[in-house]
Amino acid sequence: MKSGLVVIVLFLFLLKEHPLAGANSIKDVSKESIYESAENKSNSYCFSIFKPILDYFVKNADEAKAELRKTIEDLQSQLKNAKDRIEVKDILMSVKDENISDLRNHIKSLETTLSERSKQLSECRESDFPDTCPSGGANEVYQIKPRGMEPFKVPCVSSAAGWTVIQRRFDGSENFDRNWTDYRQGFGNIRGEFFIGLEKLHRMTVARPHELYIKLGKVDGSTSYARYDDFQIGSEAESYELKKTGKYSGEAGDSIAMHLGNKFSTFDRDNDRDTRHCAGNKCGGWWYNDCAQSSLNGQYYKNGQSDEKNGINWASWHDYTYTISLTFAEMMIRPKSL
Ligand SMILES: [Ca+2]
Repeated sequence: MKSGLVVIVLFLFLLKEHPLAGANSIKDVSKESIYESAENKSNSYCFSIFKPILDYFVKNADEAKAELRKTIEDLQSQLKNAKDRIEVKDILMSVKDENISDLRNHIKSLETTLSERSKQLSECRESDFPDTCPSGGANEVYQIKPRGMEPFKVPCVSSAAGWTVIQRRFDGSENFDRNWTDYRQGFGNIRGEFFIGLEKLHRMTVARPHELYIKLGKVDGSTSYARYDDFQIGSEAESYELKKTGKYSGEAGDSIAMHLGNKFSTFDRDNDRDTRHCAGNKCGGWWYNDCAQSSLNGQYYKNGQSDEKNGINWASWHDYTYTISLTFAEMMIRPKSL
């Protein structure tokens, strides 16, 4: 027992004197410093006894440091790998977004192309229709497709070189005292009395220069005509203004010159230049000025007399006598190139 106590006391004494005893951590102690300290005590007999124990502690400290270094290296390696993977993922996401955007643009482009091709196909199918009344054929109703318009049916005077009838009066069966919407869209029976509609007139005469031919008839059976070589109607935004008539020729006299540059008026749309409402009182729609020398949409009088002076007039042909009402009127147009 005594010898055991002595060994323990010596051991504690050596620990107190050893460099490890004052170190805060393994990091503070180097192997060299331990042996340097030991050499200083080389003369100590006790040191030689406990050297193996010191070697054991030093060896364990080295191994712990090596293990820590390895752990740090492993963690650094894992961190680098994780960063690399995040970077690759970001690149892939970026590429994916670009691809989706490209695909969407491609789909849009394909849809536009498809729409254009469908339209072209539709127009090819409709190309069987002439773009104006044919020349040299029978006088009857044809389906035509003027440039930039949907096909529609019109009466054609084809025996006289492709005139399209746009207005016709001959028996009073149709009411021409109509509102703005009716005049814009057209009304009546294309095989009887009718008006083609201002919107069609505008689009046809703007797409190509047109001539205008007007046939007139009185109750006594006499006929006449007036012809204009450049007829054009403005848009609805311009109130379907009579924009052009061109040069007059014919036998009935020029009763439309004073209407040139005037807007169209109906009983519900007073666009004339007079304090009165020229299109009122059953006069029908027309390009009234203050008010009219011609009025081919006026009230129809089968006896050719209009005491109210609101009948069908072409004043230059009946001596500006407005009590005379024509019993026949037909307006026709055709492209100037024909
Ligand atoms: Ca007025």
